[in-house]
Amino acid sequence: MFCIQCEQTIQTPQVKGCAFAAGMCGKTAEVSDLQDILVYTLQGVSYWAELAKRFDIINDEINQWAPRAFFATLTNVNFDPARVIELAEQAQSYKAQLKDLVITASTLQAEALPVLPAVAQFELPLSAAEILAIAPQVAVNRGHDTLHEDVIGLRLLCLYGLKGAAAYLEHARVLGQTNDDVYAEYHQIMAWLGTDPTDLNQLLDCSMRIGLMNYTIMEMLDTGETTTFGHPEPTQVNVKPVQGKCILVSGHDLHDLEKILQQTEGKGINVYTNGEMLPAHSYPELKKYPHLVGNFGSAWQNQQKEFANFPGAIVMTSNCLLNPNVGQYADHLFTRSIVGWPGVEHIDGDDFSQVIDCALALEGFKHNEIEHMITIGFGRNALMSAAPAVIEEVKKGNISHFFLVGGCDGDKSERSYYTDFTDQAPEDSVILTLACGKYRFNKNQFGDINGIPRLLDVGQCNDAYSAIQLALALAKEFDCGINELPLTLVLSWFEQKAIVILLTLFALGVKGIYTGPTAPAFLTDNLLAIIQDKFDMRPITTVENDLKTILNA
Ligand code: FSO
Ligand code: SF4
Repeated sequence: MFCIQCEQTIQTPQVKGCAFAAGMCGKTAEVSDLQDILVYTLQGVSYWAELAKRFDIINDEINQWAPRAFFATLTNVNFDPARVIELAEQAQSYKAQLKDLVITASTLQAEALPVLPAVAQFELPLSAAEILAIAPQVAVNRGHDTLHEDVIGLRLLCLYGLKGAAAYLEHARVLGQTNDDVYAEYHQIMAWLGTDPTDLNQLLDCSMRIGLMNYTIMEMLDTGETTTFGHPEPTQVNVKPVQGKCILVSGHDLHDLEKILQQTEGKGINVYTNGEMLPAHSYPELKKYPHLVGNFGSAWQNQQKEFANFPGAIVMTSNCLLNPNVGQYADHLFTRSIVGWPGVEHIDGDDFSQVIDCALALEGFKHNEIEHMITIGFGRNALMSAAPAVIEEVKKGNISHFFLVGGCDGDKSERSYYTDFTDQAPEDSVILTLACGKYRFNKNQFGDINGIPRLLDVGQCNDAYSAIQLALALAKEFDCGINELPLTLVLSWFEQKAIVILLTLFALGVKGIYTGPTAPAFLTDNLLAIIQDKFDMRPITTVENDLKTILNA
């Protein structure tokens, strides 16, 4: 086993990366090895898909399936060896299908095929034991004993960034958004990474390509969400329980929440959002359901305690899933899509009757708690309509600075930095936030500046797209570049979605981003120095220090 893709990876003076019987997240060595084999097989699928395109062979089913399967290997998504093997077998079958088509087409057109790299020739063994035996050869850090560590680090930056982009591509697909050009680019990059590139400049360029591609994907996802559910609007959400039977929906997939709301109508079941599902309350086509009563809990790392206290059914639509056996709620937890945990009920298709039956059989909340309302819903449209008033306040000198404080949350105590930062940000500053990092401060009072709330919740991690649109609008109004705006991004990272958003921001030319709580372990000191030099990326230090630097700049 070797995995180093998330912020909680094992790091000791001797070892960097989860490399023992299990990772810090609970992923077993078996699942980790199977995921490496799945990734390698998917790189083979992409190789043949790219070659197929040269012969005008485009397979929509495979194009849409491949990023989805890659998503299954993201942190805190799928811990079930049987499901990972199934995906690898499906990948092998798609690869064989594409290969046959390409060979036939090349014979017919009398066009020779290029020399095939190992990744294109790889055949998945038949038995689970044989599959596991070849894992070391296809590990994500293959070649680490002979290659320079910077090469491995940049390969991993690209691979993990592409994985984040693949996750957003799958979220967009669920909402009917597909794009052949993006699939072609995804396959090109995935296939190229499968050929074990060693040129540092090419790898750096590739990471920027992934960032730009992800900008298009976030736009697709924004289109999918807003055309399906309308534009988010400022909305008050109760974060305290209401008496009655209940279902908790977590993860990022709004489509699943809608199906659950439709199927629970009139059944006396209250539906709650958790984690990254919170922004759902602000979409007109979701907030219209009166039984979408509120938000329960906080960010993913508190899940085992919070889910254990939830007296109803729980649905995990995407990341981040933790071991449900710790809090003993596995029997009323359900997984969806690419999420999996051995022994936990998985729901395929859009029939949630099992979840509903489970919720009805459980106790539900016995009492109403005193309401605590928070305001959310500052997506692209709401931000744009607030922009003239915001600009006015900036011109009058009533708003001095904008901060975007957000990203992925996690367990480390250093993450209190983000709470303290928002606490100590000047009274005349506006704080935008997004992703699960917001739970560190989104129940605090920030007040307003002449009617403009000081805390603006933009939405999920992918809604970074909305924040970028606001920054572009402000830059246009003040006739300057984004980097000249009184705007500072203070981001926290945990997993691969955050990595790709950072790549997107770099690729768009955003500089001076503060990141923490620690640097990704797969980046060497040398690579970090390159990134810091190229993009002026700054590791967080102390709130006092960083605020002083930012405000005196
Ligand atoms: Fe958080 Fe998990 Fe959205 Fe991430 S729930 S950590 S950035 O998966 O995806 O913000
Ligand atoms: Fe370790 Fe993170 Fe990989 Fe889990 S996802 S095995 S914690 S690096």
